Amino acid sequence: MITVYSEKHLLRNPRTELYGGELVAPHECAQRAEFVLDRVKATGLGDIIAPSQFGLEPVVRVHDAEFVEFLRSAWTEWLAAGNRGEAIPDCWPARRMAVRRPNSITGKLGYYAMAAETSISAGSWEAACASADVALTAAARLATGERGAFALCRPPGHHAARDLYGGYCFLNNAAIAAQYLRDHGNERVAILDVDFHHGNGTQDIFYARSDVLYCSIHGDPLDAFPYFAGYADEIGSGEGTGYNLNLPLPRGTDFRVWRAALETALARIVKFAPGALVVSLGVDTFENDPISFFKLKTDDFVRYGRLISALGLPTLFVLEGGYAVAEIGVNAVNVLQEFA
Ligand code: B3N
Ligand code: ZN
Repeated sequence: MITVYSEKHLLRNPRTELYGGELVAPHECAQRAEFVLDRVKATGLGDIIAPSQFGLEPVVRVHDAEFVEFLRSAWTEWLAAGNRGEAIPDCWPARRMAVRRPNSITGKLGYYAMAAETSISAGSWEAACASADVALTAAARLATGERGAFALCRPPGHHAARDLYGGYCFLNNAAIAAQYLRDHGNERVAILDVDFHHGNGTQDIFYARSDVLYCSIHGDPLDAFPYFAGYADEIGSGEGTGYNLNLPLPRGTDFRVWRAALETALARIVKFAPGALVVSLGVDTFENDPISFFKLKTDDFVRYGRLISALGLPTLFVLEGGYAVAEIGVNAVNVLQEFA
């Protein structure tokens, strides 16, 4: 199975993450991708290739063009405004306020950010573009007939909505890839999101569409980020009604319970009969993940990889979260084993 990797992820190297009223060292750090890459090499999963450059055209198929321009220029504008730290929003369009895009960079950060933990720093935009190219390059391999491909994306993407960033995400790699697969021969594409967190961005992008099914298994948003999306009654809108499946699960969920939810999601995907499957592969469901509350064990990742493989669909795996850095490589590659 091919892995697509870009060392440009190293350009995303923020010093800060807002957590618990402090600026702490970011959980979403460069070591994560390097540990996954090391494991891909150690297990002989398959060839590792660099991404091709696709430009912004496939990106603006799912993202708002002005949002993309904001991401491109945010760091320069932040510095030009005389700021010395990393770019963090401090004011939002809350209930009953005007949801209009201000001119000032501080106002724009509040307009486009869904949360405040994701500091924008030098190189973040370049790394986000490279991450999208990683996903697109892997998607292109599926489009030319390969059964499986692994996009070793960093930064991750599934919280990035049409015009929102946050949750460590800027561009939605999985959504960009799913749209690419739609545009290259597949009438229907399914997205299975197995990250611990609900992929509010992916849901947002495809919410009113019946040609892209979104299924997510995640920590109950009553208790887990992103808090304001991921509830079971979010089922899609208009033509997309019935094409969004949220399976929130409680604190302490182990593999027995998680697997039952996976089987529900897989049954929905089989009924949908997609031409291709995109898996948002976050391994923060791991029992020792520092920011999550599920209890999956290392061997469970092999087990669920087998169940996904049994669908027999062309499958693109897109790396999302996972913060138990020492184990992220083993857990992620365990899911891919059955495809190798
Ligand atoms: O949820 C958190 C968070 C929770 C617990 C933490 N501890 C105990 C150190 C730290 C942080 N922060 C909000 C931002 C979470 C972004 C999640 C990104 C992700 O993996 N998405 O799939
Ligand atoms: Zn996550």
